[in-house]
Amino acid sequence: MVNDGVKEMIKAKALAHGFALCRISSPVVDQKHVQGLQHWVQSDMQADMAWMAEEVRMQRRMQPESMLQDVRSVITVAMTYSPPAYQLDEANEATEQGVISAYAHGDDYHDVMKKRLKALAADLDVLLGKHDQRVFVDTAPVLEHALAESSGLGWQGKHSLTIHRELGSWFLLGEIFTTAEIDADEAANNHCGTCSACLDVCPTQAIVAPYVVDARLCISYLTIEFDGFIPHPLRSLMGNHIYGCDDCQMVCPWNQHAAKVVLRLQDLNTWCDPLTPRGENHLPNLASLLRLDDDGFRQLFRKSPIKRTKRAGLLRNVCIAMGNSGNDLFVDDLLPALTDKEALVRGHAAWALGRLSCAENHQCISAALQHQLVDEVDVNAREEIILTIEYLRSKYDDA
Ligand code: B12
Ligand code: SF4
Ligand code: SF4
Repeated sequence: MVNDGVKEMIKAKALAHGFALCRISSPVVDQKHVQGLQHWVQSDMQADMAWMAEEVRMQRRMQPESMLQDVRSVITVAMTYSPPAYQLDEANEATEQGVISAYAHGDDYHDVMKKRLKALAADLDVLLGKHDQRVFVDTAPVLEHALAESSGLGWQGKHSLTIHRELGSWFLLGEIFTTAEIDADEAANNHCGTCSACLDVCPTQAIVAPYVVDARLCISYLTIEFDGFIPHPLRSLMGNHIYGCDDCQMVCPWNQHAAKVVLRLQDLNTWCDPLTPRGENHLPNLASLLRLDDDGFRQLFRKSPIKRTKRAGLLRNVCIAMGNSGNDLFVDDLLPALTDKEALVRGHAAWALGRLSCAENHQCISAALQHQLVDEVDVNAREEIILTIEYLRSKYDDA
């Protein structure tokens, strides 16, 4: 068993490598999490994220010891990122702009975190002697919240994210599994109390019960992970979110004070640089994004997590945000998008045009839709165009 002095040295090394928090647990998740995961998957809340429901991966999540032979301890770390530099009301009212979730304002954290974890693991080889170890960030079948909670790093809030008393939830998680036996830290207590602010604010009511997020409804899933045509009833609830969503975190009382603490920490340490927000992702202009071609998209988001949606996914989200803006000046931007090379963009542009139609522009929109319908070969885009034409017909009597 590793003694307390060495344990403190591990934590000091973690801080030196750019992690704000570091705690240790045994490789076990408790029954509450096992049952929570099973219920979630049985209810199909993983949506199209099939890897979340695969039996082998389910077993691995429930039994962390299956991830590394003879694993004895899990070192969980947190890497902070800058909280949104705007209030929720301000973001909602910025209808000409899109909102990108704060973790995605800088470089892709997966790359940054992995490098730092590997550097920390190399230090552990020296500190603890040679042991088997594996590093994990996000994509592995690991129940990161459950391990974070049992290590005392933070508790799982009702929005399902891990919260620390001082840093709130503005951080990302990573782990080192090791065969070294390190004394576990004390588990965290839950401090949500009677609060329900996150459940109340969620635009799509995706937090279907405390601690349970139905991904099928979550804007983060819809805008980042889902690559298809977004269900109609959800589009109008998505506001101007174009990549991820922070609403449930922005209202959390534990994040009000945390924003200042995180920013102060980052001022003190230059190691936060790679995740530092880039100006262009701060409430970007929707019209400029809709004009991006493949090269422009690649260049702008080369190092950013936003590349995950590909151009088609991001522009689909931009069309929805425009449709929700109530700003009919966007009609001029959306009309050319009806002939975009991506069916996903063409279809959502048609929907957005319907939403922005008014007495002055409906004839022009109807004519453009009719014209596009002649050439449209994609079955989903066709359906969107037909639906919008019918909508305009019923609303304005358009021929
Ligand atoms: C799949 C996934 C998603 C999905 C599904 C979200 C979800 N809640 O499951 C989608 C795409 C929607 C998503 C969105 C986001 N994600 Co995500 N996501 C993950 C991922 C890969 C797996 C999560 C998982 O296992 N889900 C399965 C379900 C069953 O787990 P669960 O929701 O935690 O449910 C548990 C509770 O219900 C618990 N439980 C049951 N009963 C009870 C009772 C009590 C009292 C308690 C406390 C718990 C409890 O049991 C369940 C199992 O543990 C993790 C990384 C990882 N490997 O863990 C990142 C992760 C959770 N995501 C992260 C982030 C940042 C986000 C977003 C904030 C991104 C954004 N800004 O848009 C949003 C937040 C949305 C939200 N409110 O959850 C971070 C969270 C960091 C933090 N501070 O907590 C993680 C840890 C990635 C990382 N490595 O940092 N995500
Ligand atoms: S991320 Fe947004 S949509 Fe998802 S649960 Fe939180 S508030 Fe709801
Ligand atoms: S908003 Fe309230 S209920 Fe939701 S996670 Fe924060 S403290 Fe818990």
